[in-house]
Amino acid sequence: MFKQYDLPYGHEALEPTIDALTVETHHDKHHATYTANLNALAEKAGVADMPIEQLLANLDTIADPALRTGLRNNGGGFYNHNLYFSTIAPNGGGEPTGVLAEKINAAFGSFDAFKEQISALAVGQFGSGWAWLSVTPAGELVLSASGNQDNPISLGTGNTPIFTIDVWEHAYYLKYRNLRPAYVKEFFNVVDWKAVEQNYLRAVQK
Ligand code: MN3
Repeated sequence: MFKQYDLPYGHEALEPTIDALTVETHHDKHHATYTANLNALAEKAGVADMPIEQLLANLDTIADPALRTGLRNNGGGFYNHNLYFSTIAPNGGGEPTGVLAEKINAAFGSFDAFKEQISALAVGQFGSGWAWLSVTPAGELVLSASGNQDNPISLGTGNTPIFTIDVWEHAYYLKYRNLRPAYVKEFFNVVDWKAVEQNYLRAVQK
C-alpha cells in the first residue's frame, strides 16, 4: 500500500507563491488520484509491497503493457509529488546551507548558477513534466528534465532525485496562467532547502 505524503501545512500556507486552491487541487485531487490508481494497479500486478523506487526502476519486469504504462504514469505521479510536496514549505526560500550548499557550489559554481540552470530546464521542458536535481551513484549532483510523470528513476539513470520542480500546468495555471517562467522564478520562495539537504544525505548513504 503506497501512502500519499500528508501535507504538514495548510492549503493556504504557501501563499502568495502558490495559491490555496492550487495546493488543494494539486495535492488532494491530482496527487490523491495518482496514489489511488497506483495502489489499484500495483495490487493487480502483485507489486503492492515493493518500495516505489524499486518498482519504478524495474518497470520492464511488468509483462502486461497496459499495466506497465499505468504503473509508470501513476507510480511516477505518486513518487514525483511526494518529493515535490515534501521539499516545499511555508518558511522556505533562501539558500541551502551546510553540505548541500558546498555540493551545489562545487557542481554548478554558485547557487545562482544552479538556479539559473534548473530554471532553464523547467521553463524549457516542452509540455507537462519536471525538472530535477539528483545525486549520482558516485555522489555527484546532476540536473535533468523529463516529460509526463517520468523521473530519473523510471528513466533508468540510476540517479536519486532530491529536489524537483513540477511544471505541469495544474501546478501553476490558476495563478500564473500561461507564464511558466514567472511561476518557476517565484517557486524558489517556498523551497525547503533543509529537506533537500536531508534527501541528499540519505541518497549518499545508500
Ligand atoms: Mn503535479
